[in-house]
Amino acid sequence: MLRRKWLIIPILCFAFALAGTLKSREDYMQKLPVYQKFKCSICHVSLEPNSGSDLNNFGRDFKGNSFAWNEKLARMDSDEDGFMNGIEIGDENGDGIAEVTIERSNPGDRLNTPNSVDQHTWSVIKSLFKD
Ligand SMILES: [Ca+2]
Ligand SMILES: [Ca+2]
Repeated sequence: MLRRKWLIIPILCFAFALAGTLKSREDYMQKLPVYQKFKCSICHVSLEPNSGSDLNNFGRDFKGNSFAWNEKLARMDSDEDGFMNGIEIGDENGDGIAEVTIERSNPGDRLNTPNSVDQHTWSVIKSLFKD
């Protein structure tokens, strides 16, 4: 019985730590004016990150900006795709008021730009040219 108690304590600590981490991520996302489409991948390389160690360039810039969304971060082009973070997120001047309801593109992915065609649209286009 005593062994079980010692096993339960680390499990509870891990669960509370995980819950705290997930809450932190949600708190960080809520500082962005829009995060509906790309969610975690705005700042992380993996789609389901389990730590802050896999930040992409935007995630590093966001962290370096004290997790604040503002004009400075909006004017940067973190992923170096030629589009400012503010254009990609949908808040060009970084005042926190989005001009869109969903991100135009991912500011942390240089292969994803406002000119990108999403997978669904691309599959529809390809299906039009099938025999
Ligand atoms: Ca960019
Ligand atoms: Ca991008």
